[in-house]
Amino acid sequence: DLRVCHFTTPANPYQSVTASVWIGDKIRGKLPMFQNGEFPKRRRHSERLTDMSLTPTPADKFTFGLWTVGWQARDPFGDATRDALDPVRTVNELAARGAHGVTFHDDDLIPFGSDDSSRRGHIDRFKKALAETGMKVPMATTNLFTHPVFKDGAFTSNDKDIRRYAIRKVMKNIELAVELGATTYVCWGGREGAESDGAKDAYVALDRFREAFNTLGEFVTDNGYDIKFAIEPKPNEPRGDIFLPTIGHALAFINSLDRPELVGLNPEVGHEQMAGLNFVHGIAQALWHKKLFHIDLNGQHGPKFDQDLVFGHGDLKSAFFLVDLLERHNYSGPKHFDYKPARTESDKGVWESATANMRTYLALKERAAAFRADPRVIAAMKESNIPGLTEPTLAAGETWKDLAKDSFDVEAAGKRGYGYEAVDQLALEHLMGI
Ligand code: GLT
Ligand code: MN
Ligand code: MN
Repeated sequence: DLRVCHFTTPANPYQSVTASVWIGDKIRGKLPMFQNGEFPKRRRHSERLTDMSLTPTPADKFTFGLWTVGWQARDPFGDATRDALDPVRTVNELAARGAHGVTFHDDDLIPFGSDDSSRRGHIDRFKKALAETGMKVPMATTNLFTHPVFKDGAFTSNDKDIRRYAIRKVMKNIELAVELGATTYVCWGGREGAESDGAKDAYVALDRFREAFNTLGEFVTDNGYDIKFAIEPKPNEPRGDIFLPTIGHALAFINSLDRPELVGLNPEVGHEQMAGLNFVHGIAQALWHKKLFHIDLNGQHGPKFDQDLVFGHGDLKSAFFLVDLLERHNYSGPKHFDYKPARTESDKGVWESATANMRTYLALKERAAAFRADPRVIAAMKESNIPGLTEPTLAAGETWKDLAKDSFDVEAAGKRGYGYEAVDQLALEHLMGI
């Protein structure tokens, strides 16, 4: 006759929610228990994650741009420190490490200026590597930033012929993206901007930006292509200031398009953090608007040049809450790493860093799940009234008239402590594995 009669939520959030276990008429013990009455699986808090659970598989949907591991580490101050990577080798190396797929700019795969027959050659050997490994191409994009023709922008160049050429370059690569099975087309406008506000009319530039997306929307619709666009915001670099600098700017812009349903976002961790913004909040809003079509994961240390570090190698706590958010909202798109292996690394370091991105994501996924399932966390959150936010402010059927009648002890409510420090510390302790 074993009965669990009641559980208690202790005032101290470091204590577990407990269930009293009664046998007959005596309390025989106490067990940690969830608010919903289930018992957690016993797992020591400090338990090390096993290599098994940190080993990526294609089901995890990790993808990498060819330009990421393929970065030769040329920077404004120094020459390349690594040899060029053959895209076929990249496909094979990433497949061997458990990735799901690769992404590319037109020029990553087919050197700029290739004639039609060499273009086909590059595509065919790439397709063969994909077929042999089972690797996918869920996304593709256009290089509208390397060639000097784009030095003053592509879709927002002051020169109409350059704008027309840029749209043609995108259309040509969308055809290849569709041939390879991609369903997302990223648009990062790295050169769309200015160094001087006198050089470009930032108001009119938005007209041209909109025109480009409307034209491309018509192009994919007329051709019946199953592909959507994902705008990637960035505040600056390589331009002094870039148009559509943040998630918020891009979301508002999308609503001005002829076919807003075809356009969403590809936010990058470092880009929002360069602007001093909270990436977790930005992603929450993108999800809320159903516009998180794709994501670029990497690391960054606050507002400075674009570091493109390995995921988690910047603001680790933000990365923890990001993974927590993506997993709780069942984000099902690719987890795309857009990082640059540090210039100090040789070929060996390139592949080690590729694996590091995926291991860190998987580790954070486990840590975040353990955090959410920890009875101490559930109790601390309850104590802090965090679940209170899910309750609508007006009850069903109520109007402002009901709300106007309320009486409320403002002073008492103002005196209340929320206890968020306890929740935050629990998050940190989970993250540190204590
Ligand atoms: C470039 C940029 C990235 C973008 C890529 C897509 S190109 O490397 O720094 O953030 O995602 O065009
Ligand atoms: Mn970047
Ligand atoms: Mn990116």
